[in-house]
Amino acid sequence: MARHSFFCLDGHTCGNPVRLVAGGGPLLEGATMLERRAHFLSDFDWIRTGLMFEPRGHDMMSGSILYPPTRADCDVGVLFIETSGCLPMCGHGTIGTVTMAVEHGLVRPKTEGTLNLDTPAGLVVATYERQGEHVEEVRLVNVPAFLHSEGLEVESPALGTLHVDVAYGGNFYAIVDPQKNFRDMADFTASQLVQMSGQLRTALNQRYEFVHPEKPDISGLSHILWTGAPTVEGATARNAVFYGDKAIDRSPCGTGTSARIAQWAAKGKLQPGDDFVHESIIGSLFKGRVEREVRVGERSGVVPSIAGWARLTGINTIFIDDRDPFARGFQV
Ligand code: PYC
Repeated sequence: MARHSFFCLDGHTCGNPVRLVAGGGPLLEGATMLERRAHFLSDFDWIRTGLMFEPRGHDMMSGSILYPPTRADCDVGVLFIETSGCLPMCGHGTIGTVTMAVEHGLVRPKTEGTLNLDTPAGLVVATYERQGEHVEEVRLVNVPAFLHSEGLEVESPALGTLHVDVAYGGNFYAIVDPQKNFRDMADFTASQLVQMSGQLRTALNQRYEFVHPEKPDISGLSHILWTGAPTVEGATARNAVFYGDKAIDRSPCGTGTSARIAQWAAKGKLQPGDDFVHESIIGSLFKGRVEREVRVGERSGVVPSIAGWARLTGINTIFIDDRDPFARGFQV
């Protein structure tokens, strides 16, 4: 019986939580971060559930653990921990992790202002603007994003027949654009979106297959992205992303924005160099951009970048006590 201690920096990126585990994470085996992620999920998932779920976390909780990189071209390895599992890539998590890690001297970049991140999804390059002790903004150049499929038909018990595009931006997203049975995310509350999303994700995964063409270990549709007209000045579009079992991202969602940029680029609505400013359900903004075109297996895709800000909210030493009946957390 032990009491395990985790030294955490708690913060949020544009409204969505980030719990950076700076001490107490387990040693992981694996030649890549994708292999280390598999080791973590098989042997140490209790750390994720203990730190993400109630009573130490909540439905929206999300975080990361830092590791030495597995690649020579990277400064640090990042494992993302979420209520849903360990995402291959998390955009808001990256912006929060880089902000807090730089502000607290947890990482030593080879080049000041740039951190090359070894993530399970691949290389992500983060550049940050620093003013004194504070990081004001982080821009991440994400892994290649692409449109996977268009107009997939799916039955929603609440809405009827829907047609969705599926795009990859570090995770697979079903994008629900305006159509006969859906006008705008603004017509629904967050809890209605959660309920409809879970049903839609199950139906899509039962009927279709989503596998990354170059990294077959990355598979399955994990997120639903509901779209809407922008309500904040400067925004190109609005969105609400469902993840885990109960969460709507409070940030504009970095991998979701990347997926949507890839969708728009594939439809000729964005060109390299174009900006795409995404608004979240609470009105916060990520500044997306098409960096360049790229091939992903047989498909055309784009390398997107996303900029946003994060703030530290506290320093938190969290205990997981083996005697605690809720040591591994719970969800209601
Ligand atoms: O920002 O990529 C993101 C993200 C994924 C799930 C929640 N946020």
